Amino acid sequence: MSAPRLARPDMVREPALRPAYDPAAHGVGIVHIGAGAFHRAHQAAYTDAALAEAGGDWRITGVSLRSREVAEALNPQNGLYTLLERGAEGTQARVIGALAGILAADPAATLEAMCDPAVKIVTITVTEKGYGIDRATRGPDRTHPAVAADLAAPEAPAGVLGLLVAALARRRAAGIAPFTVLSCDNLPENGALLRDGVVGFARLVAPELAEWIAAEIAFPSSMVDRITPAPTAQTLVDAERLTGCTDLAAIETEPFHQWVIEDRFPAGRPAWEAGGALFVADVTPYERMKLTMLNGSHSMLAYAGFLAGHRYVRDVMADAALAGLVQRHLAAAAAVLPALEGIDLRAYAEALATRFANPAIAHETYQIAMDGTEKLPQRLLNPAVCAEEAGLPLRPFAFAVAAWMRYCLGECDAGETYALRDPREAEIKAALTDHGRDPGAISLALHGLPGLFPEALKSSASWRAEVEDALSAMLAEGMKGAIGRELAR
Ligand code: CS2
Repeated sequence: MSAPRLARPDMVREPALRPAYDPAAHGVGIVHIGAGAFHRAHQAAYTDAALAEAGGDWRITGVSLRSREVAEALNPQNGLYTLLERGAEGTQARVIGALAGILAADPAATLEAMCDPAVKIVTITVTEKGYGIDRATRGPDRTHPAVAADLAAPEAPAGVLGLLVAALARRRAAGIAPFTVLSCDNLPENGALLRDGVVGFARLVAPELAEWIAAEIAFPSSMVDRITPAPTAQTLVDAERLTGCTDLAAIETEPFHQWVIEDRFPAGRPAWEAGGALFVADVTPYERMKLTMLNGSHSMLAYAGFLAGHRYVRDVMADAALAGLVQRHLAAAAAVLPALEGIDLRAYAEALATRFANPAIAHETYQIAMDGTEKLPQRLLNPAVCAEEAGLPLRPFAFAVAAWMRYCLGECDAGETYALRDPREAEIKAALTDHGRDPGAISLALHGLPGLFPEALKSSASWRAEVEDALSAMLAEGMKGAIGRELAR
């Protein structure tokens, strides 16, 4: 690439693509943990819109807990990067100025940043597995490496729970008002879950602090949505073409975006509504809708699609039989949801199918397939429990779970092997040794993974029969064969 490296807004060829404010004129008010592509396509873009419309000291210090990659790309660019929005009608670019810089793999500097009195909010996207919260007890998961390390050395934390507790403790001791903690991951009631995790961690290291955190700190929940694949070489080529600058931190995403947030920010917040955020008193129904419909069908199509040889979600949607199963899943997911005022679930399902089919977005099924044990409960298992309770068909959920089980074998129908990329990968492998390709034994072994399947499903004969039946078809006929025959059953 020959164009100069992006480092100042005025280097962007088209003025309309530059931030509509002077980034340097705004101080930092947010620390964001997990500054990957999703954060940069979502919360940072909303903050950019808020800065443009309402100003304020709301720029973001991004934190990468482990990798240096994002820092190396963004810091030489003074935090500036190109956001490409790819839709069926073409690609739009916009340069985002909301990020002030990135701290990489530097827990001490992260803690210091979190203690800055100017910081009013800590936002987080570390994926489901990043928190180290045990979903069953809702307390810290002592087997999580970062949690274990931070419990052993709470004064020098490096994980999410440890950093939050240490920062809140230091601020309290120094008489600095606390920050609001905003989880932006795809977890049910993410704010309440994180609050329980943080309070539980504090109980173990500083009991007197736990009650104060429980009483004083706001942990609003939020529902986030924007399909954001990993950037590719083409992302950088297109960013350069559209901005006239070399941009090693460019990312791409879809035009659609949604953010529904509980409005509890005692220390203030940016005017995120400028970017289209919706503030509500209770985010739970929105979260459930999105996790059950979008993420549930995403997981189903990722396992089935990956094993049927489809690299991208858009290829899945071009496969008529599998697209039919996506429609079936969306309808089954909608059927277990309570009505949500102002939302037409059929229209939502239609919009999702169109988003999945976006020909300009290359979203890998393998990317969505990762971390299944972290995703299944809220996406497929809890909705299946609701279906069982309501006497609704279990098959769509059972098919999706069977596809995950088939995926857990780590081998395609043609014999090619792949890594599961799941935090419980070793445990899954151990559970499946000796079970060969016997659907009953595989299903039994995976249903037995501690803490994963709800009792209501484990003890349901009809659920287990449906899962086994779907898995049998996948093993006997291959994934393509099973998909082709599923709707005609
Ligand atoms: C996907 C999500 O990777 C996954 O598991 O289902 O990242 C999905 O793309 C986002 O939640 C969309 O908002």
